[in-house]
Amino acid sequence: MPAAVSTALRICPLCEATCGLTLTLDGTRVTGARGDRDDVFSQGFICPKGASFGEVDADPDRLTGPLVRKDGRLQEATWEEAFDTIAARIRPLIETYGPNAVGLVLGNPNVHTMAGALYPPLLIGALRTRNLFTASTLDQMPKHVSSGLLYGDPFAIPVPDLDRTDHLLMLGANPLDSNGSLCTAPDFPGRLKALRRRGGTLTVVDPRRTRTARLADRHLAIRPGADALLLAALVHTLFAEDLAAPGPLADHVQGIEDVREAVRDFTPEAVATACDLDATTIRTVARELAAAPTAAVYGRMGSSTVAYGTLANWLVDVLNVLTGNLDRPGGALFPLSATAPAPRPAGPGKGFALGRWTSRVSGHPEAKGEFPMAALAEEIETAGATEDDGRVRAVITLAANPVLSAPDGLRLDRALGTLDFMVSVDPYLNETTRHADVLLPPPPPSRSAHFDFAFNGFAVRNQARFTPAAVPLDEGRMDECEIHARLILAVSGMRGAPPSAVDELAIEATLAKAVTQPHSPVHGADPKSVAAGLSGTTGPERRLDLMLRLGPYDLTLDDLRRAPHGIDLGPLEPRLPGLLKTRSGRVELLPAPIVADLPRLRAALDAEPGGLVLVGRRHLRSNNSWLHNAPSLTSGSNRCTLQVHPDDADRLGLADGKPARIAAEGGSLDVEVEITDAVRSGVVSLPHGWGHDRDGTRLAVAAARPGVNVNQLLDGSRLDPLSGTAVLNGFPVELTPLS
Ligand SMILES: Nc1nc2c(c(=O)[nH]1)N[C@H]1C(S)=C(S)[C@@H](COP(=O)(O)OP(=O)(O)OC[C@H]3O[C@@H](n4cnc5c(=O)[nH]c(N)nc54)[C@H](O)[C@@H]3O)O[C@H]1N2
Ligand SMILES: Nc1nc2c(c(=O)[nH]1)N[C@H]1C(S)=C(S)[C@@H](COP(=O)(O)OP(=O)(O)OC[C@H]3O[C@@H](n4cnc5c(=O)[nH]c(N)nc54)[C@H](O)[C@@H]3O)O[C@H]1N2
Ligand code: SF4
Ligand SMILES: [Mo]
Repeated sequence: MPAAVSTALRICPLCEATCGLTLTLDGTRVTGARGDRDDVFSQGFICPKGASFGEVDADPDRLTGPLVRKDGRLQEATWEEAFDTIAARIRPLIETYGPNAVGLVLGNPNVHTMAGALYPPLLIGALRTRNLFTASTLDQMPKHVSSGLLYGDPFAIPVPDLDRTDHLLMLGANPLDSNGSLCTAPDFPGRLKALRRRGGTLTVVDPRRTRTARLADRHLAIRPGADALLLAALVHTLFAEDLAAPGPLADHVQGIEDVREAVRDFTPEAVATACDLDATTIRTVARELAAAPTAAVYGRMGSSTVAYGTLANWLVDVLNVLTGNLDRPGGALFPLSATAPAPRPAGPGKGFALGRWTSRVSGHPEAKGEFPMAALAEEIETAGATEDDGRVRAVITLAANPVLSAPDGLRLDRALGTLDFMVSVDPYLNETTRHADVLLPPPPPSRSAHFDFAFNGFAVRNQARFTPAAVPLDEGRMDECEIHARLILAVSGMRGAPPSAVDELAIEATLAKAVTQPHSPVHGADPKSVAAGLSGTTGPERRLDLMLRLGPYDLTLDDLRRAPHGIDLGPLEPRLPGLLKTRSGRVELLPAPIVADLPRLRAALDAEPGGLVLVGRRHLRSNNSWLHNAPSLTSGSNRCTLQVHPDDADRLGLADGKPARIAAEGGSLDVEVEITDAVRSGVVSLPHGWGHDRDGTRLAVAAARPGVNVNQLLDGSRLDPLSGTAVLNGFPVELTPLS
C-alpha cells in the first residue's frame, strides 16, 4: 500500500528570515516544500534554500546514530555507550585540571534550533569553564558589545523598521543573497522593493556591486574596513551643520555633546582618501539622512568583521540617535519577543562590563563571557606552568565547524587532533567533527519542533510561531534537546538522572526568581503550582510554555498550537527607557571603552591605503560551511572563485577562469580567477565555508567540489580589540598568476 501523502508546517531553519514552510510528506519522507501563504510573518515567501528543505533533510550523508572512537577509529555505538564514554572521560579531566580544561565551542546553527537556545546556557553553567568560544566572534560580537555599552544589554539590538522607514542606509550587508541578518525579515528583497515603491530611499555601502547594491538609489563602493571613518564623518557633519536633532530621545540619552568632541577630527575631507569617497558625497548622505522624515542606519557583516568593528557598530546607533530615529516607528526599533521576560519598570540597571577576565595565552579580554574564536587553537596548544593551568584539554562543539569558519583552520585542525577528548553534537562527520571521540548526531530538522527564541528578538515585526515536529522521530534516534540534556548530565557527574531533570531544574530556577519580581506575571505565586500548570509533552515544550507565560504578551504554548500559522503581535513599538540596563538608566552615548579605542581610528586617517585587500561574499544557495552537500544547492559552475576587478587583473596579468595564487599571513591558496567589475578595484572577493578536501569526512557531494578555505589566509592575529571579533573582511593579500 502506498504511504499516505500529507502536509505539515515547519519554520525554515536555514537562515535568519524564519519563513514558514508547508512541507509535502510521502509517509515520513519530505518530498517538497513551498512557502506557507497563511504564515502571519512570511506570507508564502520562500527562497531556493527553503525549497530544497527536503533534500537537505534527507541527505544520505547525515549520520543516523552516535559514533564513538574505539581503537583510534570512529565506530557506530549505542547512545548509552556514547554518554557513558563522555561521563567517563570528561569528569576526570575536570577533576584533575579544573573546569577551564574543557573548551566549549558553539556554532551558528544553535540559533536555528530549540535545543541550541535552551541548553547551552545550562551547559555553560554546568561546566563553569571560561573557555567559551562561539561564532559570534566571527560575526556580530561588535554589535553585542556596542549594545552592551550603549544600553546596558548586549541583546538590545535595534533593527531597521523596514516596512515603515523612508530612508535606509545599509552598510556591509547583502540581504538579497543572505536574506538578512540581525534583522529577521522574510522576503527582505520584497520589503526593500516596497520601500522604493513608496518613495523611500535606499543607500548601500559595499565594496562590491551586490544584488542589493543594484537595487539601491545610491551605491557607495567604499574601501573595505573604512566604514567607521565614513560613519564618523557623517556624525561630524550632523554636528557641523547643526543637523543633530535627537528630539524627545534627548531625555534618555547622555553624552551627546561628548560625541561632538569625539568626532571633531573626522571631517568628510579627512576620511575621503581612506574611504575612497568624496567629501561632497559624504555630506550629501548626512544631509539626506537628517532630512528624511524617518530613517534607519543598518550595518552588518561587512561593517562588523573588520578592524574597527565595534566602533562602526557604535556609530551606526549614534547616527540613529542623533537623527531622532532610534526607538521610533520608521527608524530603528527594539523588537519585543514573546519569550522575552516581561518588561521591568524603567530605572538604573547593572550595566555591561568588558574584560572581566582575560584569556590565558594572549590576554584577550572576554566579551559577553567569550574569548575570540581565533584564540581557540593557542589555548589548546600552549602548555602552562601547572597542572590546573587552564589549558584546553577537551573540547565540546555544538553545531560548529571552526576548522572552516575561523582563521587558520590548518592550525586548529592540528590542535583538535592533540586533544585528550572531544565531543561534537553535529549531523555531519566534517572537517571539525572528524576529530571527535564521541559524535552525537541530532535528527534531521523535519523531526524536531521549532520556535525561534533568537530571531524573534531581531524581527521587523513582533510575532510568535511554533511548529511541532513534522515527522515523528525514527527508531533509534534522539531529539537534539534530549542529546543536550544528557550531555549536561554526563559532564556534571549526573549521568544516571533522567534528561527531564535538566528541564525541571531550569523551570524551578526560573520560577524561583520570577515569583520574587514585582513586574513578573507570576509575582507572589507558588512556584510549584505554576510548574504543575505548564503544558507541553516534553521538557523543552514546558520550558517554552513557561517563557511565554512569563513574557510580555500573556501567551501560552497552547495558544501557539491553536494558531499553526503563527500569532501576529503587531509592528515594533518604542521601548525606551524601559529596556535600558545601564547604570545611569540612560543611553550612554560615549562609553569609556569606545573613547579608549578612538585613537586607533584617528590613526587610520593618516594611513596610506595599501595594495589589494580581500572581502568575502555569500551566495543565495549557501549557508556558511554546511550546505555544500546538497546537490541542488551546489550544481552549476564553480562558486568558490576569486573575483578580481578588470583593472587589477590587467595589472597583475590574470586571466578569467585561470588559476592564481593568493597569499596572506596565514598561508596561500590556489584559486580560479573570475574577472568582474562587480568588485571595486583594489579589492578581491572569495566566499567562505569551502575547503572540503580533508580525509576522514563524510560529505560525498561537497568533497567532489571542495573549493578552498578562505580563512586559511588568516593567522588569527587580526581582531577588533574590543569585541575579539576576527577581521574577515578588508585584510591585505598578494596575488600572482599561476601558469
Ligand atoms: N571568511 C569568512 N569566515 C566566516 C564568515 C565570513 O563571512 N567570512 N562568516 C562567519 C559567520 S557570520 C558565521 S555565523 C560563522 C559560522 O561558523 P560555524 O557555526 O562554525 O559554521 P557553520 O557552517 O554555520 O556550521 C556549523 C555546524 O553546524 C552543523 N549543523 C547544521 N545543522 C545542525 C543542527 O541542527 N544541529 C547541530 N547540532 N548541528 C548542526 C553543521 O554540520 C556544521 O558542522 O562562520 C564565520 N566565518
Ligand atoms: N545564502 C546565505 N545566506 C546566509 C548565510 C550564508 O552563508 N549564505 N549566512 C548567514 C549568516 S551566519 C549571516 S551572519 C548572515 C550575514 O548576512 P550579511 O550581513 O548580509 O552578510 P554578507 O552577505 O556576507 O554581506 C556582507 C557584505 O559586506 C561587504 N563588505 C565586505 N567588507 C566590507 C567593508 O569593509 N565595508 C562595507 N560597507 N561592506 C563590506 C561584502 O562585499 C558583502 O556584500 O547571512 C546569513 N544568511
Ligand atoms: S529565506 Fe531563509 S528562512 Fe526563508 S526559505 Fe530561504 S533559507 Fe528558509
Ligand atoms: Mo553569522
